[in-house]
Amino acid sequence: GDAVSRDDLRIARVALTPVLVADPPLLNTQGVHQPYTPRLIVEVVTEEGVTGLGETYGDTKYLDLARPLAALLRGHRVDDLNGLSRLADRLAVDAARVDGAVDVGGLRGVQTAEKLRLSVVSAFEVACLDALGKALGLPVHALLGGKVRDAVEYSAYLFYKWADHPAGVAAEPDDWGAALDPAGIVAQARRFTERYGFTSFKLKGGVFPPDQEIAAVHALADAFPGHPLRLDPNGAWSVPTSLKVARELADVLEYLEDPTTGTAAMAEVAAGTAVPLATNMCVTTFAEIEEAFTRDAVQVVLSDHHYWGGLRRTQQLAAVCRAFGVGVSMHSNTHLGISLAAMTHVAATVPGLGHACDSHYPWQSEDVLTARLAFEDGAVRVPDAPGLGVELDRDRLAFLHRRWARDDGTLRDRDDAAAMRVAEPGWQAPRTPRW
Ligand code: GKR
Ligand code: MG
Repeated sequence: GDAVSRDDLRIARVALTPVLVADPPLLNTQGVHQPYTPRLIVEVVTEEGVTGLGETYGDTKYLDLARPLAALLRGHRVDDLNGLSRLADRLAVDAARVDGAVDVGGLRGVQTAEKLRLSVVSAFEVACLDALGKALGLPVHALLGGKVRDAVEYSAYLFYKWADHPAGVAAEPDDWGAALDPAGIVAQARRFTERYGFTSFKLKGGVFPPDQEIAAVHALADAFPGHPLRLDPNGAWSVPTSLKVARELADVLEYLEDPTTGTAAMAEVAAGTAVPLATNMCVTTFAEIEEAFTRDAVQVVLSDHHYWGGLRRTQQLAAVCRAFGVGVSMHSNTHLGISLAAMTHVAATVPGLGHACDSHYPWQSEDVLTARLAFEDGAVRVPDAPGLGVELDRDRLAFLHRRWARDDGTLRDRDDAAAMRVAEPGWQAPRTPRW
C-alpha cells in the first residue's frame, strides 16, 4: 500500500464527550457508587479522516483540563507522543483543585496538578495510539512493542452491594441482587464465574467490620478452593488490624491490597506478615516509588494507565517494578470498553504480569461501543485489528451524553459519600483508618 504521509497523521479535530454511565449501588469505604458515573470520551481525528478513541474520568476537574489540551492539539501529529506530554505539562491547573485545597476523599490523600494532568493526557495518548494504529494497519499492542500473550486474565471484582439504589433515586435496575454477607458474596462470585469464567476473585472491603470481611473471604476460600483471593479495604484499617487480618487470612490470600494508609504504615504491615501487599493507593506516581520500594512497603504495584499517564508510562512502571523484584498488575475504576481495550493492549505487552488484572467492566451494563468486549474463561483476547480494535456507537454515545447534559450537576462529579448520605443522612467518609 501507499506509505502514510506524516502530514496525514496531523490532528484536524478533537471531540470531547462527557457521559454519565449507569453504575450499581456498590459499597466501599468512601460510601456507595452513585447511580450514574461520569466518564469522558476523547476522539482525535486526523487530516486523513482517521478517528482515534480514548477514555478517562469525566468529572469537571478533568474536563477543565481536557478542553484546553484539545485546543492545543490541532496540527499535532498522533505519532508524537512525547510532544503530547510536553503540551500537557503546559496546562495550567486551577489551584483550587489541588495541593490539599481539594480533598479527594479522606484516605485517598490529596490531588496534585501532576496527577490531574496525567489522568487527562492518558486518554489523549490512547486516542493517538488508536488513530496511529488505524492509519498504519497495526494493533496498539504492536505500537507498544508487541504482545507477549494472546489473552489477558482479569479477576472477578466482588463488591458488597445493595439490591437497588435508595428509593426515590433515579437509576437503572441491575440483576445482581444484594450482597451484604458471606453467603451473598459467594453467590455473587458464582455468578461471575458462570457469566465470565473468572478464576480469581477480589473483594472490595472496608465496608463492614473486619471480622465480617474475614468471614466472607473464608467463605470464598471454601467455595473456590485454591483460587487466588484478594481483599482491598482501601486503607480503612490500622496497622494492628491489618496484621490481624493478614494473620487470619494468611493461608488463603494471594495478596492483601491497601490494608492501611500511607507508605510508613504499609511498611510496618509488610514487615509483620508474609502475605504480599499490593497497592493502587500508596504508589500512584513515579515520585512515590523510591520510598515505598526501599522500605519494602509493597510487593505488587497495581497500575492504572489513567492516572499513571498512559500506556507507555505503564510499561515504564512495569520495568521499574521488574528491576526491584516488585510484582505488577492493574487496578481499575468504573470504566467502559475503550479503557478495557487500552488496559488489555498494554497488559499484553508487559512481561511477568503475575496476577490477574482488575476490571469494573462487568458492572457496567452500558457502553459506547458497537460491540462489548467479552471475557472468556476470565480473560479478554488481545485484539489484533488495527488500533484498539473497538468501534464507537455514535447513538449510544449521544444517548449517554444527553444524560450528562440534562444532569443538574449533582452527578457530574463522583461523590460516593454524598450518594451514601441519601440513604444515611449525616454519613461521613472516614478520614483516618476506621478499624
Ligand atoms: O469503585 O468503589 C470502587 C473502588 O473502590 C475504586 O474506587 C478503587 O479505585 O477499585 C479501586 C481499588 O482497587 O482501590
Ligand atoms: Mg485497590
